[in-house]
Amino acid sequence: MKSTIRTFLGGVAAAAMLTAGAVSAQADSWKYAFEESLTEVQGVYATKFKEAIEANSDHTVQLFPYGTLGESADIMEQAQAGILQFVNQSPGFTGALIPEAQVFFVPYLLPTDQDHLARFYKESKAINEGFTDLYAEQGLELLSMYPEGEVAMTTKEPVKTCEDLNEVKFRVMTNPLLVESYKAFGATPTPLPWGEVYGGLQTNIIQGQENPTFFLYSTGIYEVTDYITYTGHNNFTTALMANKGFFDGLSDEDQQLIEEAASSAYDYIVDYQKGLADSEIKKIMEAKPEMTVTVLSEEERACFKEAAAEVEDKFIEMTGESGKAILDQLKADLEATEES
Ligand code: 6CS
Repeated sequence: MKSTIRTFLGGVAAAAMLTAGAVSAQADSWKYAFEESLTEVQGVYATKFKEAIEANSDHTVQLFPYGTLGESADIMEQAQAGILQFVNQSPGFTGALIPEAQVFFVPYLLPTDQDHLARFYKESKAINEGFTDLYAEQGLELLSMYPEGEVAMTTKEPVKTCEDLNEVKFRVMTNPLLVESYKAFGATPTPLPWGEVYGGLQTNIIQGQENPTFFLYSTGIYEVTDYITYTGHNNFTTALMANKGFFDGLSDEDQQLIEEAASSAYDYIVDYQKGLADSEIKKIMEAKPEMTVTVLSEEERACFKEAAAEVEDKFIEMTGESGKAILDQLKADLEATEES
């Protein structure tokens, strides 16, 4: 009798262990939302991430492009609440939640050289270590930051100097430092979610905005502005995050699977963007030959560069010691990755 009970209990324990094993090895379906369409940079990155997860595990990833679950702020809320497992949101929006993430909006901090940027995002201590706890405090596991290209201003009137931005209602993403930046450039900054930008330009509620070249073409923004100006003041940074509770609850194997998928998507997206700005500006010129494209000279950039110092001071004022530590580390990382 005793041995029967023992056998029975042993069987129950084994079944429980098997069930536990089956849970950690079970095929899960993960939801991943981002701020662009499937064929834009964030969508191409997300597709590569999904492919890597699905090729190396039984898990599946369901992708939700821009608009399917709302605006950028909406998908962040859903990720923090655990409705989504993954969210791609740019510091342009995350900066409202994590003030230190606004560091990416100190003008002329990031280089425009794509190879340098590719090394920087991958190796940066500020990104891979410094931001970890700051994102974790908001319930997020920061998996990767990657570049989307140099931003250009698109306006209805020519921009050669800061004075040309006087009285221009210039749309910016919703973070306070970007507002300060465009104030320092001489414009009237107008923070808006992406969905209001095309219509805002069409109806003249705003008269300018900034974004990387590929996005100016893919979203048709070139149709509602007449001047594209490269001031060299920034590169668009974006980030992939996971819900922290979800990520922490995964097996080591699944965490590694995710980190490797993010890393392979990173390598792919950096390579994918080589020559992208050139090909997309050509498409804009074909679609709208009367578009004026200007790359400002060093002299013409002077007032924007002067404004940068003011914005950097504002950043430190807003974020204190922790912001200063991130900024200093980021500058050191940029220097360390200057030469390969
Ligand atoms: O300006 C924006 O709001 C958008 N720009 C890009 C390049 N991606 C997504 C974001 O919503």
